[in-house]
Amino acid sequence: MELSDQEWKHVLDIWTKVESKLPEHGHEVIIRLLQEHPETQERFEKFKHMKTADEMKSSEKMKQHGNTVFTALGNILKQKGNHAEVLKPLAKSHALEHKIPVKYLEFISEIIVKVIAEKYPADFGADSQAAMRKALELFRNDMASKYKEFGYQG
Ligand code: ZNH
Repeated sequence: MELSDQEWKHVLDIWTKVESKLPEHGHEVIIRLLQEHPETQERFEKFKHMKTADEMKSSEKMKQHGNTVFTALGNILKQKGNHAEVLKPLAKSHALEHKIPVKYLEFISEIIVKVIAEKYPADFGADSQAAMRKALELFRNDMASKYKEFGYQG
């Protein structure tokens, strides 16, 4: 699977907007992930005790985690598919330490597209959305094959 130059441009153009509020958008994505898919909350030692969306919203730690995830994702997207080196440590920790099935990566991908579409409706049209979906699918596919190398079926 490959993205065209035009598709990568769509992805990186919208990411520039996302970066203007990276921790906030990352935070919102994490909250929505845990709210919409409660089973994912169990994976977080540091968040699994939280009971309400309000508690999550006021959590600086969760905002920090959102920032970490979105910073890593931005670094990956900027490789335009040549991300093997950046992906490897992430695949390793998510396979062996955090144990995050590919299904959960699908959940977060959908939420990322939804949140960006809500925040930047004028800049994230059908073509850009399709390009972002494709970039996230490439990310997941490559995570999945690294998972297998680490002996995790995902
Ligand atoms: Zn994750 C962590 C990224 C998804 C879960 N992460 C993390 C980090 C990073 C990330 C960078 C830090 C470092 C390491 O490796 O450890 N993620 C990321 C990205 C993505 C993700 C980029 C996509 C997009 N995750 C995810 C999901 C989940 C997770 C989906 C679930 C469900 N992570 C996680 C955990 C952790 C992490 C649990 C750990 C946290 C703490 O700190 O404790």
